[in-house]
Amino acid sequence: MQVPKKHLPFVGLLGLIVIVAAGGGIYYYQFVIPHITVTYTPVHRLVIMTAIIFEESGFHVNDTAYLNQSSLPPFDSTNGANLTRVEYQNYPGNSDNRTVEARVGDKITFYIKGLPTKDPMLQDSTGHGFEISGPAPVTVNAGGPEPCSTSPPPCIPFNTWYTVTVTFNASGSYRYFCTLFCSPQHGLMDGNIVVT
Ligand SMILES: [Cu+2]
Repeated sequence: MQVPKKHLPFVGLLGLIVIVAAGGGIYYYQFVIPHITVTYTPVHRLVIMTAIIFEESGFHVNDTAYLNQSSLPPFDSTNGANLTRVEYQNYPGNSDNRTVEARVGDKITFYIKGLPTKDPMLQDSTGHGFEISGPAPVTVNAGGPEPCSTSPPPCIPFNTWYTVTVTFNASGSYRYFCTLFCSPQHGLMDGNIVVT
């Protein structure tokens, strides 16, 4: 003869909690999320950085700013961007001085100065290259080319500035990196761009 199984009252209670949670979840997705209208006006960011071989620190972001005007700052490859009389506002960049943050729709103008290595024994090129890879292609708006220099001559020769302006069309984790074999640890010369 079989004894009818009994369960403890808390099992029923647990079931109730699951039902309420599921129902709440459905309500949340069906009603709560569409009620929130996300309005984000894309911004134009300026990211000013240096590029030296990885052994001597690799890419290093020195300044980050919002460009508050529609035209780009004057630029030449000897002096870089001229921000005199340009409307911009600095903002703190990522504390690792390598990761760049942005939001979908933002433009980023990169200004990158190629620096020669301090130890000539480590130097395998006459400059650096630049490329961005990620979950979606970026739109190149100005400057470049991007990607550049998969073989010599470098697009960022030592002691000169390179610039490119790109738009990020999709969120995700991007990577920027040097495309020229510049030192034994060239493969590590990169940084992240986090687009949310
Ligand atoms: Cu390199």
